[in-house]
Order: sequence, then C-alpha cells, then structure tokens
Amino acid sequence: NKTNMFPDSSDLIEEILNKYPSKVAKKRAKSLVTNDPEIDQEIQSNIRTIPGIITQRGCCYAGCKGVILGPTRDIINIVHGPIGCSFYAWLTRRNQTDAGPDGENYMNYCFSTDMQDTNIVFGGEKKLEEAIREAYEIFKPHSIGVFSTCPIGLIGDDVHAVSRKMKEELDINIFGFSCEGYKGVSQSAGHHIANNGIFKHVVGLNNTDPGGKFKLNLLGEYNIGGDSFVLEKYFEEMGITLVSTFSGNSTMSQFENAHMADLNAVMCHRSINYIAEMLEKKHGIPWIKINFIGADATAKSLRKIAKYFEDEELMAKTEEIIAREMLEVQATIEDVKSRTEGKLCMMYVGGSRAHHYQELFGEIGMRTISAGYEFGHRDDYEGRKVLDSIKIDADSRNIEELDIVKDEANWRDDLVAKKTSLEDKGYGFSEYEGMMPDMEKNSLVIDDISHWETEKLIEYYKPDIIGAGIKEKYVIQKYGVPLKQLHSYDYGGPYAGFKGAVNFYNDIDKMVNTKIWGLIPPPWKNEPELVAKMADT
Ligand code: CFM
Ligand code: HCA
Repeated sequence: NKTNMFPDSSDLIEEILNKYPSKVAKKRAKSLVTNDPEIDQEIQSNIRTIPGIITQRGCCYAGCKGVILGPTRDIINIVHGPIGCSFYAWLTRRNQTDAGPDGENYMNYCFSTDMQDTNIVFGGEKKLEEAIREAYEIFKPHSIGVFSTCPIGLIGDDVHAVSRKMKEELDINIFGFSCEGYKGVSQSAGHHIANNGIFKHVVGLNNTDPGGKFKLNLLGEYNIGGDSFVLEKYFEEMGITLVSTFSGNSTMSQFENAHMADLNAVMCHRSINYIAEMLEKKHGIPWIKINFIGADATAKSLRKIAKYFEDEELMAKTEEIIAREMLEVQATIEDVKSRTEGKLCMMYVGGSRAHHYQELFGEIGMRTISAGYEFGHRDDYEGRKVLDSIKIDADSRNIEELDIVKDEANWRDDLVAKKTSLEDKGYGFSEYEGMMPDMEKNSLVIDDISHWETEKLIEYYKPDIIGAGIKEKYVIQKYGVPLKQLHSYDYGGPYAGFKGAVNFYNDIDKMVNTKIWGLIPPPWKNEPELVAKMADT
C-alpha cells in the first residue's frame, strides 16, 4: 500500500556504498541521507564531485552565461573561447522571450570568438576586440557581455581590460565575466559571478520611476517553456508593476531600473539570492521567498506579495484571481487524481526544482520517494537553520570583491521602515524553508547523484516517473521508466502558476499511465553480453 510510511532505505545505501572504494564510500556517505523531517539533519553538498564518478552537474560558465545572462534578449553575449562552448549552449535551455515592440532580440544567435590553436598560443585579446567591434557594427546593441571559457583563464587573456577598452571606444555598456568552466564545483559559482557582474555593471544605471502603485522585481524566474508569461498576466491583473525579472523575458533596461522596486520576490533562491541580498544591502529593498510551482504554492505566493503592500483593493483582486483560477485547477485534479494517486516519483534537478516540483506532484496525489539537487547548498536542503551557521560557502568569497555594496550603502529610509515591518510579520529568512523538512520520513535525499546510483535507485524503488534532465532521460527510459525533463519540460509547459499546474497534471497523467516504456526491451535484454560486460566492471 503506497500510502503507508516509506520503508527505511539503509540497505540500499549500504549496497551503493559497498560498491565504492572505502575512501570514496566514506565521502559519499555524507551526501546520502534517509530523511526525517522531525529532526535536524545535515547533508553534505556543494563540494567537488569525486573524480571518476559520473556527475550530472554543469560548469561555472553554464551557470553564468547560460543560466543568469542567457534569457535576456537585448544583450549580445560573446563567448570568448573555442566554438564548442558557445555551440553547445545555443538555445538549449528553452528560456522563451517576447521580442517586444523594438524587436531587439539576440537570443537566437550564437556569438563566439572561435579561438584557434594560434590564438591559444599567442593570446586572443585582439581577436576578442575584433569580435566586439564586429558585433557592434552589425547589430548596434546597447550592451555586450563577454564570457571566459576554461582556456581563457589558462592563457590569461584579460576580458575585463578588453571590455573596458571597447566600452570606451564604442560608448555602449560592455563588461566581462571570469566564469571559466573549471571555477568552483558546479554551475553555482557561475550564478554568483553573474549576479555580482550584473549588480556591478548594470543595476542602478537608470533612476527613472517605473511608475505604478506596487513595484515588484521577480528574482529567480527564467521563463522556461513560457513560465514568466503566465505570471506576468497575474501581476498585470493585480495592478503590480513588474520592474524586472532576473532573468526571464527580461531586458537590460529592466535590470538598470531594478533598484527602483519596492519588493523583491525570490523564486529560485539558489541562483539569484546574491542579487536579492545586494539589492537589500545597497538599496534597502527587502526580499521574500515565493514559489509559483504548484497551484497552492502560487496562491500562497500571490497572497504573500499582496499582503506586503497592505492594500485592500490589491488583496481583494488577488483573491478574485485565485478563486477564478482554482476552478480549473480543482476540476483537473479531480479528473487526474484517480489515475495518479499513490504513484511514486523521484527527481534530481539543479538547485531548486527538485524541491518545488514535489508540490506539483503532491497535488495529484503522487509521493516523492527520493530527490536531490545537482548543486544546491546546505541551506537549499536544510532550510533556515543553516542560514546563520554557514558563513563561508565554497563560492561566497566573490561577494567580498564587491566593495560597492559595503561602501556605498545607500539605504532609503522608507524602505528600511518597510523592511523592519516585514520582519515583524515573519517574512524574509524566517519564511525560507529547505527541501528536507518538506519531504516524507524515510524518503532518500541524495546530493549530486551519479548515473550509476540512479540505476540502483530505479531497481530498488521501481518509481512510476523520474524528473531529471537530458543526460538522464534516455538511460532511464530504457529502464522502462518515463522521464519528465524538469529543466526544459521536454517540449511542454508552461508549468508555473495555475495554468502551468493544469498543464503539468495532464502531462504527468499521460506519462505515468502509458505502458509504452515497459514495452520496449532495453538493449541489454537483447544483447546479454552487455549485462555480462557491465557485471565485470
Ligand atoms: Fe534555479 Fe533554474 Fe534550478 Fe538553476 Fe539550472 Fe534551470 Fe535547474 Mo537547469 S536557475 S537552480 S542552474 S531553477 S538551468 S531554470 S532547470 S539546473 S533546478
Ligand atoms: C545547465 C542547463 C540545464 C541543463 C539541463 C539538462 C538546463 O545546467 O547548463 O541537463 O537537461 O536547464 O537547461 O540545467
């Protein structure tokens, strides 16, 4: 009976660890935790993957160029490096955009300095200058970002100096990122470098009042599969001015203006908390944690935002939207739940979705037997209790370089007052919870799961569906288990907000109730020598 308590998974953990050399097993053991939401548990995370283990993580460059800067349409992002780094990051993340009335959209392009052997030997700064000049001459953008790949750090090209020089020559905003792929231990370091760079070079450049009664920045929402489009409609209806979104369906002028907002609503805390912190420290704008993945979470988050502004009309409008949208949500749940109730899911995704999507599955009665982040930090897992204790994270040193935050603290008095009242109401960090307290007892939490561990878990739990990414997808399907890409949504979505929840319920219903994957014999069934070969390894 799947509504019973999950069995203790210590035999599975033991089986996994026994396969490793003792040193590896000792290290790895700290990243596999049998969950108990009633007690404070620690999980090892944000550390370097043990060499030899096949991780699903990405690199620093991916986090900086792809994730944070990628979804903004009116900046030209030039990748300084060999062509592969740019080519393999070209339109793979499904961050959508509305090209707007000006039509300025460079997201479909792939810009690279295409470094060759001779450039690696003799240096590529001249080539970068030429690339910037060429991009400017063709497109006349008002911003250009330059991204260093691994070899650039190794040969020592100074992308910052070149950017400064070209900024002067062309009189547009040009700035570089030292986001070489090898930095840090995952995408996470790239998020931090990107956050610092945007804050330093862009935020605060335009003091024009964006207008409106309630001014909001949405942080950590990337418009994957059109998610932001759904949310933007709710804000518009509520009469909220969305000053900026970091970064989905966004423009550079929004970022320049972001410091004029009243409140920051943070969705993916992992990737964008640094900007939230800096906007608070330098401009006195408070932030709250919200989540638009899941219908209940969406209702809760809209109420949380409305409550902040303390306006009767706004609160009434919010309730009206929730009541209206919940009709379709409830009708869909009623239809779908009889077919999905009690089914088991597992998810291994980035640094926030492995948590947020559990709610969406839960709404149609599905239970998360195991989950983990690729690169989340301890606070993403454990929640508030570690926020105070973690002083130095693997990549938090970057923030020290940003003297502007400390030295030019320029608090706006009215916002300081608002922030204080916000804390009184229990918003802010005290509202920030991690994934583990929200998971069931005995569910298995695994950080930076490897390919091999995923296979072991499938054999043990026989889940009805797994949520993960492109690297896992085909292996898992060959195991007879459907896989939903929770990064790109495969070709589906949007999944945010009420409309997104309805889409998700319907898509998952179809996936867990098709027999197709079980009907396809995996290659190792037809070619037993593969099994024998693998058994030898
Ligand atoms: Fe935040 Fe993201 Fe995620 Fe992330 Fe990513 Fe992504 Fe992700 Mo892929 S910013 S941490 S670095 S929610 S790209 S939109 S899906 S791994 S869980
Ligand atoms: C990245 C981007 C990614 C990859 C997704 C995947 C994304 O990490 O560089 O592995 O399927 O969401 O596009 O996370």
